[in-house]
Amino acid sequence: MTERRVSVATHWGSYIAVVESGRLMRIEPKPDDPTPSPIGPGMVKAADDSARVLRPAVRKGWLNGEPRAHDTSRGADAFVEVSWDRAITLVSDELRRVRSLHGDGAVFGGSYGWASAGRFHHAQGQLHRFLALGGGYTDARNTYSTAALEVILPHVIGGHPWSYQSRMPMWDEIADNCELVVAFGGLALKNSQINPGGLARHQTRELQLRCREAGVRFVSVSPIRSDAAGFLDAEWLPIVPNTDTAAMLGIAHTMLVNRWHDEDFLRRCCVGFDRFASYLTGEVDGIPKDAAWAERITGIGRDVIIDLARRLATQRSVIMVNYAVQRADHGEQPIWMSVVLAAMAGSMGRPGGGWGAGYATMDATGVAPDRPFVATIPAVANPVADFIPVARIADALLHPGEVIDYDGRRLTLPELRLVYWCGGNPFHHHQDLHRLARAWQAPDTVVVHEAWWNTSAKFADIVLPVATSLERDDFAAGFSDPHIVAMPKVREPAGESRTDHQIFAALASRLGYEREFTESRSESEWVRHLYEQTRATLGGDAALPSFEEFWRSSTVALPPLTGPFPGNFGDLRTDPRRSPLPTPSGRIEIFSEKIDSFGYDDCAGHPKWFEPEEWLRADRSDRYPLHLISNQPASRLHSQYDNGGFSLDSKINGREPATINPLDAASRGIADGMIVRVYNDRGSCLAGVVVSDDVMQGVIQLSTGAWWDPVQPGRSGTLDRHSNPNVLTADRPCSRLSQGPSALSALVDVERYDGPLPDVLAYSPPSLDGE
Ligand SMILES: Nc1nc2c(c(=O)[nH]1)N[C@H]1C(S)=C(S)[C@@H](COP(=O)(O)OP(=O)(O)OC[C@H]3O[C@@H](n4cnc5c(=O)[nH]c(N)nc54)[C@H](O)[C@@H]3O)O[C@H]1N2
Ligand SMILES: Nc1nc2c(c(=O)[nH]1)N[C@H]1C(S)=C(S)[C@@H](COP(=O)(O)OP(=O)(O)OC[C@H]3O[C@@H](n4cnc5c(=O)[nH]c(N)nc54)[C@H](O)[C@@H]3O)O[C@H]1N2
Ligand SMILES: [Mo]
Repeated sequence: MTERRVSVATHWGSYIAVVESGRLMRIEPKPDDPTPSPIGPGMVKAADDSARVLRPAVRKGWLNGEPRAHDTSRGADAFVEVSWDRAITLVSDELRRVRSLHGDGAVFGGSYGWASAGRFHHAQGQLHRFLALGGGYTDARNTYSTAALEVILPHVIGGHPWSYQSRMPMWDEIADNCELVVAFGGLALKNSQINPGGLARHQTRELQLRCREAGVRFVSVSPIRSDAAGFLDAEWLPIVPNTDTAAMLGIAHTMLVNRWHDEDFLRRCCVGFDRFASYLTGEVDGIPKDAAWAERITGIGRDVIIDLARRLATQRSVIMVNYAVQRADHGEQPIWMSVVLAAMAGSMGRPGGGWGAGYATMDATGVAPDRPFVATIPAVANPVADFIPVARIADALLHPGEVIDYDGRRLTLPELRLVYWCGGNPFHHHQDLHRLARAWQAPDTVVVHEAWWNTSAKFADIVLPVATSLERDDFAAGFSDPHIVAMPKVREPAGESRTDHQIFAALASRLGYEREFTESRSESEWVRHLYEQTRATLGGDAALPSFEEFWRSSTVALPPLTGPFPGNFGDLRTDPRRSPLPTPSGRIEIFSEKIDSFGYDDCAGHPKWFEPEEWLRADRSDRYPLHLISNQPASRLHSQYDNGGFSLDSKINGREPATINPLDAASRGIADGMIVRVYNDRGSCLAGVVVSDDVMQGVIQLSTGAWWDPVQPGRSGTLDRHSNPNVLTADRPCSRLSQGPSALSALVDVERYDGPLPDVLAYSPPSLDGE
């Protein structure tokens, strides 16, 4: 038997696939990865499961139906399998029809989603190139991950939304210089399994351990204890969810009244501290934001807050915020306030101190500041200028023509007639899925490229089967990871599936622009071309080996980038005139004249405490007394490989685990391992209970990513037999500034589920007929 060992790269790490006679047998961790993710080996189980989309399929009602808009059977209908030729005709004709009748902006190609690693087969890159060459499309701006951060930070510290990643202290500097880390949202190692675009080896765990061994003390401010690894010996400060801004204000107030704050840095390197200070002291509204005030909101004792203020100001400290704290109502505030607090604390711009975001949310964040250029599928400028903020998709479908605010602009929501999704799973990632399901009935046509019959495929009109990342040649280069990893095809595509590129090339050919789309290169020529382009840009032979050698050795190191990076806080501290920040004032904007000028009632000129619509002290908590934390899953990447071995093994009776505090369980007669129903006004789902004091009282934790399995797909509010928390979350923008998603601001209750347990049908294909 011939055994082949093939290099594999994924967002959760690099592996070796073992293939025998063309069959994928196993996926093994690479020996030099100190912390391999168990998600990889579980991919084998999903490779040929019954959920694979094997042939192009068209929804029955769409094939027969006129008119197609406002057809209410999306998500409930059967499908008809068609030939590739027929599918390409249907999609290209429909694109042509919609463009000529409704204009190019009626095509929505925002298509948010993580898809798979690989520089060439980048699903969104392929789609955007295809749609831009065909006349353009309405795009989506910002990400579900960090929309609030991406919009607020350029006002506060300036620069590209992601530039903070190279301006904040790296873990090794923290180990060498820092005494105290205060992490709002914790430092969950489960999340550092992931790095967007891939990574050669995981490093966060080792680096955290190094910090601990060097004597750095950790404080984890989070509703969940396990957000900090046990070896950190972190002090756990359970906090009422969504109240981080109030906690930071309480700390800031304490610093101010005790004159522990860094007056020199605030005067020289920041603007607007005085105006913020008069809010802090209560001079403007009669409410001093002191430690006692913060205790009432956050549940963190005033003595703890005062002690934290003293330690932050007297020790070399770094204030860290994760992303979950800003995927919330008024999510801009904790980000802005964390920068202000760091500016007050005295370590900003000093080695290993100051401020940073996203540590341990991705493996390379805080590991390396950046990596050099690596070529990717070339982008084509989009002739359509219109866009929507990424999380406003249901609004756009439900209320075309409505005008919304966004970062000082007024945007008219476009009328979208054709929705094209490639590389994302909106029926996983969007909030309030019942609302999304209603919105999804509005367009004429929904086209989806998917490898599996997940919920987004089932809610589409035309489903085109795609090859997975194991079924094509490519190479990976992850965010900040200074390596390139080869991704040769491990096996042939399942059924009739094709790569996204092949599909778009066939469509472009039918639409008359194949040559422009493919540049007359085959897929393998593209992969080699992108590698050669990278090699030439980085300095040829001196920088990278030949393509053949790279393909043989599977991993090559890129020259590391060490800076100096523009806009760093050390230079600012040294001389703010010579090294201004790229903000309007050249300094850190504690008060932003620009944001103030927008006149928003939900985002003012300086950071402020705004009560969330849903939180534990809201009126609604009488009916729904638990705060839902729908965080990232430890067992997969979002919804990807929910049908993989590792995710399936983590389920309780086929449902996603939901963790609650023993006191909340006892008062409801719930015991460990039971199946429960989690519910609110928006919907309900089942889950398998884990009872643990890892989670503070008043909180229920249910990770995202279980494929939505509505009992009656056409009925709003219908029970989810499986466990998708987005049937419970609210589709409410963070604020008028960012319009970001606020998934982590939702109240629910939970009860025992004593009815007969329905089968989970999430992984079963819909009813499929032949033509
Ligand atoms: N309640 C709640 N909701 C959340 C969050 C939360 O914290 N709470 N987090 C949000 C965040 S941070 C994010 S980033 C989003 C993630 O949302 P998504 O990025 O949409 O989630 P994924 O499951 O990664 O979806 C990727 C899809 O692409 C498909 N795919 C993979 N490779 C390819 C390919 O090569 N081609 C094509 N055509 N398809 C491919 C996969 O099968 C999968 O269906 O979810 C958001 N939603
Ligand atoms: N294994 C795995 N890792 C992932 C992903 C995945 O799907 N799976 N997704 C990746 C992606 S796309 C992203 S954007 C990042 C996201 O990174 P994060 O947003 O940081 O991750 P989450 O797991 O959503 O949240 C981390 C913790 O924040 C805490 N938290 C929630 N709300 C609050 C709050 O109001 N206050 C405080 N103090 N804490 C709160 C919760 O206890 C939660 O466990 O993760 C990445 N890493
Ligand atoms: Mo994300």
